[in-house]
Amino acid sequence: MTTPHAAGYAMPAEWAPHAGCWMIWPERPDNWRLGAKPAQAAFAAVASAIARFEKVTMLVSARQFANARARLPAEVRVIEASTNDAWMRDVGPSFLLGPDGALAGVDWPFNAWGGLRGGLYFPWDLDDQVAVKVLEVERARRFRAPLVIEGGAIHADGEGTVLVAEQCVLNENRNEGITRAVMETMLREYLGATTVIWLGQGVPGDETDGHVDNLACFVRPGMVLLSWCDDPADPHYAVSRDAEARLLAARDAKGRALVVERMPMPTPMFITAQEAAGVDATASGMNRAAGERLAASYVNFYIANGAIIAPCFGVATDAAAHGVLSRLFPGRDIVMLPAREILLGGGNIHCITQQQPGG
Ligand code: KQY
Repeated sequence: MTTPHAAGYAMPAEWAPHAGCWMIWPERPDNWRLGAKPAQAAFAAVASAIARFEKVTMLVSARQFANARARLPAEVRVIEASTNDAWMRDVGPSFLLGPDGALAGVDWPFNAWGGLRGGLYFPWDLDDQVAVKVLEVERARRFRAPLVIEGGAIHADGEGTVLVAEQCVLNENRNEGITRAVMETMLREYLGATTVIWLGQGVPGDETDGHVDNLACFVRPGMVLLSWCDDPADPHYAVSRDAEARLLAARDAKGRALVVERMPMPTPMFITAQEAAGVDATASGMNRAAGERLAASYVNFYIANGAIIAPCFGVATDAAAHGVLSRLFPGRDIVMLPAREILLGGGNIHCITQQQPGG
């Protein structure tokens, strides 16, 4: 079977020009509190902000179609499609471009972040079909990958380097018996990665088992932004130091040493009793208990054409995060949006968006 690499395709960096952005409308009440109404408002704000810079398509269930259409600006394209939840980064295709600019996408097998070994919900069959549906709409070539992985578990610099975290992509709950060598071969064959940089653990408490997109991201080739913690009493302290040491020891696909920029982690935040009470109790793996620490990070942002769409939380560290983003992305508008409602669902702005490259 031909792989994308053999056919001349590779994954562009997120800062390469986009044809648009894909999202999914949230509704499941065992993940999103109060019947997902506050989350829907947050998703609509994200979609509206991105739509100022590029085209946005929102997938929505038949049940929610009229509501989503009414709450989203006219320029957002709304398409009916069934899903299990709303994490387009993870269930959508990772888009690729061919040497002639042809669009294709990797269709990763999806098991709800761990299947029956700690996954977050069952079933996940509709989510597993999202990449197929998106690629059908775009009439783009689809490559079904042989191993489970999610889009949030990878970051690409567009020059052959891919960033991953061991905790997630070597997790037995994704691929039993997986080895580093097998994963590297898959990342080469499906994304065009000639160099894989391995971080260790993800942000503590991240229910994806440590997606890299909550911990670190490329700013440009040769530069990585890392969510950083200065408090030795915080579990993220050791995680961020380990990640920085690995990044500083690494060489990218072009043989460069990396510049590592530190992004302060947000002031610690916890689920309130009122928020926890708003989530339906079910047999899913998504437990929401009052007092639980939220896996917050400012690096979980989306790079749009001409803008950075980043989370803020109404806490003291928001201003510093804005400063870091303004300094590192001087040519882009920095748009920070209240994202606590997305965070309460277990992810953030990068997790709910998926860029489609192209002019
Ligand atoms: O962060 C993500 N990429 C997905 C988080 C899933 C959380 C489900 N509750």
